[in-house]
Amino acid sequence: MTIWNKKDETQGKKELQTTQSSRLIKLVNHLYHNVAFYKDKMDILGVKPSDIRNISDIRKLPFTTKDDMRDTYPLGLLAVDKKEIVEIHTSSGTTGKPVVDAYTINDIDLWSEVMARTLSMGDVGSEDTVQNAYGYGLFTGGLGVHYGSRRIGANVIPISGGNTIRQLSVMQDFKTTAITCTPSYCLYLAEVAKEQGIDFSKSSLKVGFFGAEPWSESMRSEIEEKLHLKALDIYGLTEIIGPGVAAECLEQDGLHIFEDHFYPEIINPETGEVLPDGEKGELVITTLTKEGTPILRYRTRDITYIETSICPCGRTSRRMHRLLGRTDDMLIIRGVNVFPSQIEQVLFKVEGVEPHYQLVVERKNQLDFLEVQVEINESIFSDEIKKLESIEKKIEHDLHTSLGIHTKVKLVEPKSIQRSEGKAKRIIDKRNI
Ligand code: DLL
Repeated sequence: MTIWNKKDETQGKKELQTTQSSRLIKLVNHLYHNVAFYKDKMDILGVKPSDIRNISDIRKLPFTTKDDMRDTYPLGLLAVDKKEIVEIHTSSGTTGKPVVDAYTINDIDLWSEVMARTLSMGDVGSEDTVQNAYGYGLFTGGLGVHYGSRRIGANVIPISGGNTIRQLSVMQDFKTTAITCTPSYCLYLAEVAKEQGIDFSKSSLKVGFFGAEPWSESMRSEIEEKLHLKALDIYGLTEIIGPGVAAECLEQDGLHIFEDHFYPEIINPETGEVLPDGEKGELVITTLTKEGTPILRYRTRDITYIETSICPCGRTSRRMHRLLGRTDDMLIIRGVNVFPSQIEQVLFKVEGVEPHYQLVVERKNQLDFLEVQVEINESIFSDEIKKLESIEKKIEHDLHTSLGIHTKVKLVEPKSIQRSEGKAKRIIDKRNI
């Protein structure tokens, strides 16, 4: 098993904390004197750069929120002269103004480094061919994987998202060994491959890096079974750098956070209180070494916890559990908190049900109703109505046992739920609240 940067990825806790402390002190000094937004925030809290003497002082610093990023759009958080910027990425901005990440040449170097570490987690090296089906463009997925592949000297195929038939022929012609795309798109690839009579047990694929959207352990098993590869989870976000914040190694037991560059904290989302490792809450990240748009204590809205066990792979960085949900995609159905991933876990255990689903929430007479629309496969679809009804009832029962709420389950025809080339849209909330 290869560790890309043995020195930094296996360093002891003390050494790491010393590095984190000096990086934080330097960052805070720079931000206070160069970014008006952070000076104002720190002044309001009455914190001076000299109050930050080591990494544990991070708690004294202000949070940055998504709204802050939108209010400062486009370049209000820039911490260097504009001429130092060599590349810009933004989020899609579907729910408001997009968030911006502006990179200096050193930031691109850092991104290449953390993505090289990521790909090495799956033992990808210079012998490998990486089929990069994350979208190229403003989205960070495409270029992030691209820079990492270049750094390790792999052969990267910049195919981008979509064009599924072509993806499959490229995969066979160039003997792709590693695939990178969203987990939902990967399952769509598997579906089309089956229609084309492609047998993955004979393919050259050995590993896939899936992320950018929520997925579950059951979805991992489904992908691994269908594509005959090891499916690894990769995490990141535009505000921080894109992919390359954390990634799973072949142990598949939590994502190693590259915490020498991205310092993680878990907080109680209601109170902002910092929680100890092992406790579930909102992930907050500080970029310790970024130059273009560094961020202090960014509230990701992603929910997870820090694993407390040591990983046998040899890397010493702390690991986060795969994401459990987002504070903003948590559905509150009649007062009960429900995450799409919990529903997914239940659905995938039912025979005949396909990994394609959508959640529709409505409010009727002041009451919330959740309809779970899920596809069934061809063989079940041709069964008699009675059988279909009994499957619906079974899923409703299992969802009730697992979530404590009543739902309406609707089995829908094979291939009727829209497929996505990028992030899948799972929730349709019609409540207008
Ligand atoms: O999705 C960056 C990325 C690209 C990550 C390729 C992994 C692979 P954004 O578009 O800014 O950036 O979306 C970030 O997506 O806050 C999470 O809610 C979600 N997300 C990212 N990775 C995962 C994952 C990219 N592995 C937002 N599991 C984040 C679950 C994920 N959700």
